[in-house]
Amino acid sequence: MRLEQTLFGVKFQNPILLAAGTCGFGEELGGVLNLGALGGIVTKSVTLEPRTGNAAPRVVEAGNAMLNSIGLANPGLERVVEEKLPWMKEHLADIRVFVSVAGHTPEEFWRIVEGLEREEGFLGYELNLSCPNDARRGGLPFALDREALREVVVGARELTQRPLLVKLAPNVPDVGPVAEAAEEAGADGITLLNTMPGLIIDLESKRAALGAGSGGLSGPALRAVGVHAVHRARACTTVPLVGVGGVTGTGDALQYLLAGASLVQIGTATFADPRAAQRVVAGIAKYGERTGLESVTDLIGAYHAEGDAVSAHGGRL
Ligand code: RRO
Repeated sequence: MRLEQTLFGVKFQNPILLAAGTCGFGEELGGVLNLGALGGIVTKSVTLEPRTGNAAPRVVEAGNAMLNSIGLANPGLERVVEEKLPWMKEHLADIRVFVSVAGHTPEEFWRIVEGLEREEGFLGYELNLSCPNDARRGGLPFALDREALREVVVGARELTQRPLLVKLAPNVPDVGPVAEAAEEAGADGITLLNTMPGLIIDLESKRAALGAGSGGLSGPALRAVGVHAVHRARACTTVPLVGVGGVTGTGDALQYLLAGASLVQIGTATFADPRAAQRVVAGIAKYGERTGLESVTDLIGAYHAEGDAVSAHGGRL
């Protein structure tokens, strides 16, 4: 089965990417897995200024999931341009790199895009409008407020011809219309989903298990939520979708493809098994051989949704 596909005008050698916040800027994981065997990576979210991040502990296990409040720890725009992009240009030329962008205001997003636009070493942007651990100035997170989302995306669209992904949040009544708003505003693709807001309380101290209090839940417990979100977004939009949430094995990635995602990101699984993404690429190839498919694109959106009550009532399949 052919794993490659052309999206956003460029070739992806396979549909598996590492998710934002789980692979740094590539260099951090270069020694433990072969990044060149993947479809691509999404960097840690970049902010205008460097951020040291939140108080420890920043990550705790939560049953079949993980709760984090990293607090956007990153070197900031200037050092990303000076140190991270040159490394990515040299070492990740064969895979597709998206720089994740985050900010408190629309202007911060736009200034980061402006600051990166003339640089090399990456393909496009993933606008992180859905970080559960970093409030938008003066309101709900961008991905929970369609007007705010629209403003950021329209402004970014005016600044770049590069592929522009928009990353949405799980905690909305229906992600379909939010995805639709992102497409209308100019997004080339939509990433579904970021982590789900959550809280774990330590019984001894009666304090939060995380240093920062609440955090974002990720891992296998989120997979069905992510697959459903991709299915809803597929019914409401036409741009390529990127599925993320709870992928640990081949079958999980296949579910995202069947629901309508063209690309699938692996995040939390990498912490337990740094080679999880490579394993899933190999597993998809094996599945293709076994089932006699010609191309991975034959899988995308092949979910039989006819009997799905939500599709029947809410969607536009
Ligand atoms: O850095 C974080 O705390 C963080 C971010 Br930016 C995000 O988008 N999602 C998340 O779960 N954590």
